Amino acid sequence: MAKVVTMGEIMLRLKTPGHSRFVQTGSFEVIFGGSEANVAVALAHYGHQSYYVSKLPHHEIGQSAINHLRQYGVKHDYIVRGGNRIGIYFLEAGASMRPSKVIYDRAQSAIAEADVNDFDFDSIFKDADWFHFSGITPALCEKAVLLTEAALKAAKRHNVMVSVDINYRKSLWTIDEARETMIRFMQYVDYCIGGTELFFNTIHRKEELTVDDYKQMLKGIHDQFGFTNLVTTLRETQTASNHTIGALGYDGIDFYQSKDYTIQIVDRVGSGDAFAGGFIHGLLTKNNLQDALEFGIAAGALKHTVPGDFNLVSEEEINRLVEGDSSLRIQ
Ligand code: KDG
Repeated sequence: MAKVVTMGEIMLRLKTPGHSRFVQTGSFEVIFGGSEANVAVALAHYGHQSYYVSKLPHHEIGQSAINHLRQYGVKHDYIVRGGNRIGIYFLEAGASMRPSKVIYDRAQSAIAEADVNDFDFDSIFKDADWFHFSGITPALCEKAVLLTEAALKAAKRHNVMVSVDINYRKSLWTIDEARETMIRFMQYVDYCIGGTELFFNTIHRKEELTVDDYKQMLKGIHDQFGFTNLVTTLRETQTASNHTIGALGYDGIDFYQSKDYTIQIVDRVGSGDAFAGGFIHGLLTKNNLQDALEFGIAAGALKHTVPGDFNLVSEEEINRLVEGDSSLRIQ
C-alpha cells in the first residue's frame, strides 16, 4: 500500500448532544476532527501508511488528539509538539429546516503558529506517494500559507502526487484571499477537489445547479486556469436530515459521473473528507477516474451514517455499496 501524507489542523470537536442548541446545552460530546485528519483516518482504514503532519501542544489534550489518531492507525511520527493551544470547533447539529452551526475557536493554535523549520519536509516526502491538503490550512493565517507552500514545494521536489480539497471556509478568509492563494498553489496540484465557488467568485446554492452547470464550471476552470483532473461533489439537497450526493470529474477531455445516493443524515460533518479519502484510495488502487469517483462518493455517502468526523467504514462495506448490494442501500 502507499505512503500517504496529509497536513492540517486537528481540533477538539465539542458537539451539543443530539440536536440541542448552543444556548441551551449543559454539556458537550468531546471528540477530535479536522479535514485532513479525517482524510488520514480514512486512508489508514483502507490499509495505507497514512502519515499526518501537524503541531500540537505538549499538554494532555494534545496527547489525546495523537492517541485518537493512533487508535485509528494514523502514523504520528511527523506530528511536532509545542505551541500554546489546540483549536476547538463547536458544533450544533441541525434538524429539519434548521441548518447545523459551527463556531471556531482556533486563533493562534499550535499549527497556525508553526514555523516552516518545525518540519523536515524533505525527509517526510522523500519516499511518499501522495500528499493531500485542504484550503483550510492556508486560510488560518499568513504563516500557515508559508507552511503549506513549503510542503507543496517539497512534495513536488520528490515527485509526489498532490491533491487538494479547496474546502472554502468563509469564516476564515474572504473569497478574494482564497482565490489569490489557492490559484497560486494550483501549479503544485495534480487533483483538485471542489472549489467551483472559488474559481467562479460566487457562492452557488448547490441544489439549484444542474449536472450541465457543473460540467460547464469544471470545463471553465480547466480552460481558464489550465488544471486537469478536477472533481466535485454534486446535487446536495439543503434539508438538514436528507441529502442526495453524486460526483463529477473532468480530465480535460472527458467527463465522468458517479452514481448518486440519497442518504438520511446521522452526521454529515466529514463527508467531503470521506469523499476525498475514498477518491485518493481509488486513484491509488484502481488508477482510473471513474472507479475512483465511484469509490469516493460511496465512501462519502456512508460517512453520513457514522457519528463523529471520521469515516469509520471499511473498504469492503464501500465496495458492497458500489456494487449495489441492496442490504446496504442507504434509503
Ligand atoms: O470537513 C470537516 C471539517 O470541516 C471539520 O472537521 C472541521 O476541519 C474542520 C474545519 O476547519 O472546518
